[in-house]
Amino acid sequence: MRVDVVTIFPEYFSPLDLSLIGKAREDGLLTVETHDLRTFAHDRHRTVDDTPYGGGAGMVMKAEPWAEALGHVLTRGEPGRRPHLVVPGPGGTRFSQAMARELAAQPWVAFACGRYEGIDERVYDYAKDDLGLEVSVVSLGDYVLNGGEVAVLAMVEAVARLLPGVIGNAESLVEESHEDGLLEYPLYTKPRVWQGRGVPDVLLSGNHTAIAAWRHEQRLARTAARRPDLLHASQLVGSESTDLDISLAAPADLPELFTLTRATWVIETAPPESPDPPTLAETVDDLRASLRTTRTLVARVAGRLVGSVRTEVEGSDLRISRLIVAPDLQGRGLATHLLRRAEETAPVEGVGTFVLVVGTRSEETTRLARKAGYRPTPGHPAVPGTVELTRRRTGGPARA
Ligand code: JD8
Repeated sequence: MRVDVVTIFPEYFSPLDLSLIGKAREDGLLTVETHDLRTFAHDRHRTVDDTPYGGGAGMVMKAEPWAEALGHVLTRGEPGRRPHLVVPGPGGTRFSQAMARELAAQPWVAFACGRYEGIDERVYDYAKDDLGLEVSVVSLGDYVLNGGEVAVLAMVEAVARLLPGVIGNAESLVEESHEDGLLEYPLYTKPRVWQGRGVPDVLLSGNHTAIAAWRHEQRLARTAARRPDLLHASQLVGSESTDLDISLAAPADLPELFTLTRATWVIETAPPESPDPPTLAETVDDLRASLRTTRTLVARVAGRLVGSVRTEVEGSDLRISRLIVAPDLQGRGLATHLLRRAEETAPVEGVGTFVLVVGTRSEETTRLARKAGYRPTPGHPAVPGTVELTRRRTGGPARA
């Protein structure tokens, strides 16, 4: 992966020479190049800022040095390629583990670090329209920094550690537990008693079932205490949850299901020239007709429709499609839960294979399907713009 960073403070990025990231760079897994924005300012004082039109406090970064810097960055990667441009800003989309994963899948990411009050708005338009870059304004969190540098350091670290080979396999498996929406359990190491404080007995018991149960309890308790915002959603995961109601879709569900289907599509990252998916041409009447020919499940939390999935039996296959989750609730195991419930709609006999149909751009769904034991089906999909993944009915992974 290639990373370029444009900044007026290249020294800010010296930590990227250290530790795992430094090693990854030495190993050729990652290339990081910083570019001093002032190199592209040609007056005597190498000025990169000026007063804001319309007045107001502070200074604004000038467009010309930015345009030249971005032009220079474009000459640094493989010919014909273009970087995804990430611009940190307090008004951006919140950075998340899901975004780190998306960026880690890019061959080339460029970061533009603003300072002062920010960058002349026309630079964003120029990068999109004239340079053809995909531009994302991303915020590290809801607090105010002085510039984009610290945010870029954090993002580069979060992304780089996901690159194959940067962290050993065992560790990356541990990470998956961290991605299930609960906080981590507490850790202890030797000595067994320190400063009069012992280690919980269960951890010394050798009883691995009891240890796993205790750790799960700790994770729930900790999440409830520190991040209750996460707990409401992650509780959705348990089938014993009283909050989550999964039922067969009825005509009364149609308007909400229609809206959710579209909302889910819109947030999926689509390359600009790609054709619209069939779901966008679909009408409420089409959706109504599908209720008669398929089994559609809808998931509701406190009355709100938050997810859906469609199944139909075709020969010895159960075809599972249209697995969607409300954008604000994604990444919390709800889709996996819906997938399991969809599998359970299969008749007791006659179905030997689950076939999951996923939009080619639905990388998240493909990822969770793999975790649920699905593998890509060789050959052409029945529906263009989709990929099919299959799993034999027996021999799937144990339920968590
Ligand atoms: C980029 C300039 C400072 C922003 C006036 C002083 C990210 N989570 C985050 N908080 N703040 C930033 C951030 C702040 C930045 C710049 C990122 C460029 N500033 C300005 C506008 C209001 N202050 C950030 N990512």
